[in-house]
Amino acid sequence: MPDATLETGRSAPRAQSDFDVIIVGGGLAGLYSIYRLRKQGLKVRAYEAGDGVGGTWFWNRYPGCRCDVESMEYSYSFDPELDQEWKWPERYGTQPAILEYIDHVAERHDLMRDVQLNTRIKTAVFSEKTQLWSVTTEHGETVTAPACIMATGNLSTPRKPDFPGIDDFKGNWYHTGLWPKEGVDFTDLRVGVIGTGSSGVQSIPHIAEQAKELTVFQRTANFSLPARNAPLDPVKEAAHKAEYPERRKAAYDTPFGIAGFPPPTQNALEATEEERRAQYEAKWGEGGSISYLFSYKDLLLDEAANQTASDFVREKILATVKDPKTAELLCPNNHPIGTKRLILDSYYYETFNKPHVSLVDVRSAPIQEITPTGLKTTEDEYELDAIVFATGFDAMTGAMREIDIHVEGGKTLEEQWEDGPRTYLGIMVAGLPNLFMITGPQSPGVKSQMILSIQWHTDWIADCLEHMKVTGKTRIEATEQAAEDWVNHTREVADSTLYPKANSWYMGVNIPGKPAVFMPYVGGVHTYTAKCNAVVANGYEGFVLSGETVGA
Ligand code: N01
Repeated sequence: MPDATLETGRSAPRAQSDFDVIIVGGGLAGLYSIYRLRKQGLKVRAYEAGDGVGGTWFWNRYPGCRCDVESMEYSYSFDPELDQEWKWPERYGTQPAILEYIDHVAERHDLMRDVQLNTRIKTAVFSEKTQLWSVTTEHGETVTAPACIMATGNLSTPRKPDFPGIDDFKGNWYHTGLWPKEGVDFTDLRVGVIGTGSSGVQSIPHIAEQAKELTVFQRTANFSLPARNAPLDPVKEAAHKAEYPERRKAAYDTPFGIAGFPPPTQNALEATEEERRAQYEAKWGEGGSISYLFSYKDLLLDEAANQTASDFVREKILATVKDPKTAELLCPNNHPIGTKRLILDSYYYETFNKPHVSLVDVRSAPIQEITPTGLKTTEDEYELDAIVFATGFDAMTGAMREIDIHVEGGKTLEEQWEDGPRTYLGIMVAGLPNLFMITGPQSPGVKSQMILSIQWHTDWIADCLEHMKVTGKTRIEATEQAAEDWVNHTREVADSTLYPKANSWYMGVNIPGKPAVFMPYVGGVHTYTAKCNAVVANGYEGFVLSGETVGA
């Protein structure tokens, strides 16, 4: 392929380094990076803050934590033998089952020898003089490499509660995203759960099983569909395994990176009311969010179409929850279905029929403070022995913004992203040479089967590094123009959908002070991967490659 955009100018020859690539994070992305880069002979080291690998699946140990993508899809595809050998117990994997799988992959491929656990990265600084990234840990250790991969995750910075009084609370409090390894026993306790996103909705039925009293503090009602989880059907499992290679390949040609869901062909309002009802009913019975959103072509594009799908779920909630006031409060009313992450639950709405479970609306009466014995809203006071914050994450940019990333003498990444993230393809940031992101903002990551996107990005980065080696380049960076165009394109794509109509973590608005910018690329995995392939075919269009090999 021609290197149409390669710069002929030279940067300084590179100094010796500790590693070829430093990887920040030991989750699914960090682990696959080790595997992939090692295969091409690179010396790598991954740094992981936790005392084990697994990232999101390491930290989110709250009761009921389960993936909303089916087990047979939600796994790596690089080891076809493992695909055949591994036995997933249920349709949707629990957190322990997924962590067991990740630990197994790490062991099977001997990945742990390149992971340094218990090590949070504080700074990553690029020197124009040495052409190296110097990465410093919280313990003060500094290592160098010409390239750095941020495998820092999208939902890895739990949003710490900022309510006044929390330090004086006499009971224990927990965040779903930082759940104690040893678990929590809520038996005989009066428990309060704040937050009704996926984490709240998944944990509430489980906490209700143990707690003496459970009070759920809801600011925004969310749409949730029944997961219809069950032990994995052996016939379906065998059929899936027989087609694994084809399905894995086909997944890249789908919007969400998951094969097996034929795209809809009709708009919602082209169907009669009866047909629509039958369609939604069938999908409701089937379980799964993609299936439901794939009922019609325009559910995420047209408000009137979306209304039909939203109304159907609201009717189900009203029919399930016996207390009319609670049922009404649980009905989402401020965003179209699917514009916030559509939740899959197991008996969430039914939980509110239990006599010891109650729902409090903290939109009309916000939480004011945590008291020593519970919490106070602007209207009432609640006595609690334990509080669970299911209050979400500083999503997509939080983990990277926490690290001081900059080129010597230049602006930090946090400063560069003051008005929202700016990336090229969600892979690189203009002005930060040789610093790659896996499923960064403005990529489809969180709107896809994450592991597929993780592998796609890692493979893309690995191929890019190989290309640089073969062509004698040492430095790659995205151009300002390419980033500008990509950010604009991402926004235009989002604006052509209903997504920006919700105050979601996709928009960053759950974090006070974070700019309201829609962050994921929602044009679909199939469109995105085609774009990335075209960029490569056009000689890494939008990137500048330069430099010379050491000693050249
Ligand atoms: O976080 P969230 P999450 N007072 O941000 C509320 C993935 N995930 O951890 O909507 C009162 O969705 C907040 O209210 P509001 C999945 O992608 C996947 O639940 O801001 N309430 C909201 O209800 C998911 O989308 C899985 O008005 C406050 C909640 O806290 C993403 O992670 C499982 C508040 C936060 O919901 C995040 O989910 C779990 C306040 N001051 C997570 N501040 C699966 O695979 C916040 N809230 C299934």
